[in-house]
Amino acid sequence: MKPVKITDTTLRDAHQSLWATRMRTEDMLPILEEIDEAGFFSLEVWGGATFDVCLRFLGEDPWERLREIKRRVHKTPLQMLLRAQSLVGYQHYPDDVVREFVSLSVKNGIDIIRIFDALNDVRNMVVPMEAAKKAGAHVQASVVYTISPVHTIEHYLETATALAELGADSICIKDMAGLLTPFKAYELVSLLKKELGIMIHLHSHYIGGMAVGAYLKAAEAGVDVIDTASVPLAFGASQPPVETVVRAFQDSAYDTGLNLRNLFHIAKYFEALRKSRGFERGITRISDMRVFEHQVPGGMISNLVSQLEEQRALERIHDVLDEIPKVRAELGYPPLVTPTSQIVGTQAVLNVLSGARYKLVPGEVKAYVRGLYGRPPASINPEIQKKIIGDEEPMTVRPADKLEPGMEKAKRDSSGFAHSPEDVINFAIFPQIARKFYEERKQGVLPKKEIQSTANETKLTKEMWPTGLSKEDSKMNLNEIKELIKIIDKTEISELNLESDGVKICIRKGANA
Ligand code: PYR
Repeated sequence: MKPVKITDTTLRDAHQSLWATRMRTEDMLPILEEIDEAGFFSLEVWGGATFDVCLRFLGEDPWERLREIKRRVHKTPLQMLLRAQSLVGYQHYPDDVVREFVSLSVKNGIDIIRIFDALNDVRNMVVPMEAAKKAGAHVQASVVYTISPVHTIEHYLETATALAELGADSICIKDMAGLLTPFKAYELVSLLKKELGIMIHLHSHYIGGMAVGAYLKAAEAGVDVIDTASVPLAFGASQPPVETVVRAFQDSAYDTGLNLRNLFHIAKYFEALRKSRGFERGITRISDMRVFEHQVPGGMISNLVSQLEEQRALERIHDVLDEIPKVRAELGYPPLVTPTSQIVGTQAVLNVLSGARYKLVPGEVKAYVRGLYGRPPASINPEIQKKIIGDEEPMTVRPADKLEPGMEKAKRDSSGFAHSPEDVINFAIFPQIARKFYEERKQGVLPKKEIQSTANETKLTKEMWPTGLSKEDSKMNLNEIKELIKIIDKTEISELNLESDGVKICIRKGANA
């Protein structure tokens, strides 16, 4: 017998993929003890977008959520997703901020830290891995899976070998767009098991329906752990349902040993919650079936759809999905996962809607081309690079080597309202959001009961115009700018730099420029 173990993602990736990350702590608490008894290898409950969404939209303290979960879960290790040097944000943070965040995560209850870098740039994983090891966590280092001429089986072996040498306790194959076919899964898992002899964890998304097959073949190849979600939060952009996978492995050497009756009891709870909150079940759309062409992770397609709906341009979705692989190739084939999915996706939307490719280039795309996220997997198309950053030389060192330490400054600047090390680190990562959160906490209006929309956050005010520039000075009219704000509003892009007839304009979320 070689039972396959299961990580439950319902409380993190599943609701991030299907419910815009809007599950609240109060939604989780009543079912935690039952989930703890179910026999999972681990529960992924924290990190990724949940942190940002807690602070920004739900008015919840993410650290309090973690502590509340830990109080109720005694048997099963708690797992989080960390975006390497970007932590739970969208840019690289200084090393001292990374170390403090990782140390606090473990102190507050995390046992397993899954770390990935969007570019598989191992340099960006060294400090978070060291910090996780030092804090006593299980260090799960990921190779992000994508398809491109440079993402060969050798690339994955080389990356995983480097991560194992850095002291990873396990390797995760992170297939965020459901692109791993069953036979590729067999090849990759067999190779990593044979060459590294390390615990292998396979993370996939349902999207076009490939994941269940991939899990079965991965089991034959010796995979140790796989990720699933409770059925009301499975399918579509999320993970495959645990109930199907458990049933599929029964009568085989890989039997998970999980009890289906218990799993359906848990599913009943989440189905009632889903209905009460008015969320849809995970479904596969035709555009999801085209995932091998555009490679867009399922959660991101729904973002693109709502961006385009806001522009009354939903009919352009297929143009955008056609544009994404072009932009991705021109930018050196980054895998599409936070933050590169937003970087490539927003550039593709702007290329399509503005009618001229790379006429409008968001700050994050410039930062990517400048090397501020690390080394792109392949060279960036020289013409596009020139269009974006002119003759500037991109950075070749590890991006965080260029960052000043951040903790002392964060402590100083938050001294008026931060009451704990967790408050300070929130401020170090998301200064504006954290400040607003503490003001609201002081006023006693948290947690928020209404789901907040980002649309309220961006208002075009006079102050948004760069000093000395009146709107008459620009050929780009106010309506056009308002439209652009709406486009960036639905993304994680915080700043859009553009030029209109020689006038440089910078549009930022939060009514500042
Ligand atoms: C995240 O970074 O939030 C993912 O789920 C990949």
